[in-house]
Amino acid sequence: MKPNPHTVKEELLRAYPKKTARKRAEQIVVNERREDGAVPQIKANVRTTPGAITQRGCAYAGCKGVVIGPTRDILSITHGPIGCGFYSWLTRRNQTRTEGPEDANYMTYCLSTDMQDEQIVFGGEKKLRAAIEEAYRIFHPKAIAIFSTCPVGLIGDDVHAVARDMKEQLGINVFGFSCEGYKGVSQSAGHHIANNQLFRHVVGTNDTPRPEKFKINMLGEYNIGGDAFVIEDLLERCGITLVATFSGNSTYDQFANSHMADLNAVMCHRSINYVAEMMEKKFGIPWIKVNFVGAEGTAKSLRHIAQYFNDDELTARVEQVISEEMTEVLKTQFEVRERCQGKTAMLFVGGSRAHHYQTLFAEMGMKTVAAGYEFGHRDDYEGRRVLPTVKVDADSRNIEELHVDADETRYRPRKGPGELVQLEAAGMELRGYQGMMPEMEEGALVIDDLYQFETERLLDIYKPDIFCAGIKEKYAVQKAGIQCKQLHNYDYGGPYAGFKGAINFYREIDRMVNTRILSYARAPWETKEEFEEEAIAS
Ligand code: CFM
Repeated sequence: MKPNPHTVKEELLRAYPKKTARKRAEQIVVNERREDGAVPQIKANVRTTPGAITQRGCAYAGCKGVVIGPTRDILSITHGPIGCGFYSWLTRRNQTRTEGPEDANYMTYCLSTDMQDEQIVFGGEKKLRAAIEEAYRIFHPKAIAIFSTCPVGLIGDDVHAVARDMKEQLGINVFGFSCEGYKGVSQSAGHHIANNQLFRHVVGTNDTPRPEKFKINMLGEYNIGGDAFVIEDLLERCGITLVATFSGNSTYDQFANSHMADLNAVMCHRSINYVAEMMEKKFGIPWIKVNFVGAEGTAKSLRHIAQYFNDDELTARVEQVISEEMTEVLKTQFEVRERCQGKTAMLFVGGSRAHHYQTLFAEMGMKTVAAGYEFGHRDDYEGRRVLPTVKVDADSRNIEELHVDADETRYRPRKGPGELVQLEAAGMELRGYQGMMPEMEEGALVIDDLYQFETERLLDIYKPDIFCAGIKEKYAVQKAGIQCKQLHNYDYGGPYAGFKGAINFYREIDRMVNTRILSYARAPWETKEEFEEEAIAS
């Protein structure tokens, strides 16, 4: 029988003290549209209740790990004790491919200032300077980025002053990030901090014009499991030039020159919408939301890009590529649907994938019964239309908001006001994101910042065929006898983007939800007698 989501919500809340229950009640929402079609309001981007086991990470992870980390030739130095650097080393499966063997690729290195007691007591700037000098001597990079861990903020090291000095001394770009782990309520703060510094120190520093006709940037695509490679190939076949990707498979020079593009296509709205907004204000580049997860989303995104450039030849090429790819996609969809139709999924991950991957499941005939973000904001759930009503609390106010004006010489609106109106009239949404909830089923549960206790109750009540989360949740889910797909790093699988990725995903999920392996595995306490006998015998 289908669980009643309202009863489930009540049951989850019943376990909490009054104050916690009140707060959680606003973060656990049944997706029921109002008469005017609007989705319910959800509370998001607020502190996790102390004591609860959250899925969230920290600002350092969002800045160093997520946004800057995938760029292969910016040399990253973690200023802090060694642990933060070591545990953020190559764990995200953001792949990269140099043009030739002689090109710089620093992604396999793990550089840290390895702060000790002495630096915590007397300050770490001297050691940071020495680390930058040493790194420069060894690698001669184009740019060095310094990432602050928690103690840096606590003892007051000025990484920005050090960066300024070293920039002058070495003659390369050196910039720092005040992305101490405790900033904000989740890694989302780190995204914003990364966006600000990228924009301030790198974007727009190389004015070399680009001769190509259809030039875009991909924003918020991080090449997990090779996703960006698939998208790069698609764009190339369509005749669309990719100036820069923020930041999967990217280079420093791409960012520096990215203001030469004529459109920003935003994949992950949460992590990079700030750069999109700032580039439009400063340089006049419009942005649209795209989604290259799912065959339908991929086709739609390519069509929107073509529509933006309004060129018959481009449109024809895009249609050609879509039709070439769709034959195999539809064949596989048909095959897996037979076995997957009606099966259920839950997705609790990040700030965009809990939305994007629902479309892949839908293409397989599967239903998403519950979903939520770890650190999404209200706009990621309800759409950007709610932005003017979002309350800015103390935690968000602590994150710098850059003031950006149109560049005096380089601001160039890519489309006239008439053209923009025309595009919107033709169904294209400029600088818009509808969010996750309007695309979810009526009656689905939406839970922000899912707590571990709730995970276990949901598994028990719904017994979904598959639960999508990350490495921290994975084994608890599997121990409950339920399949877990990691949607952060793809469990060593992927790519899942584009048409080829969709086929990979269909096959992988089909295999997982139709295997009987977990039904053969029994926990010792389920077979009490055998277990006791064995214990006595040993
Ligand atoms: Fe954007 Fe991401 Fe995500 Fe994200 Fe992430 Fe990630 Fe993610 Mo893990 S940038 S919000 S901070 S799509 S690392 S590639 S999978 S939580 S849903």
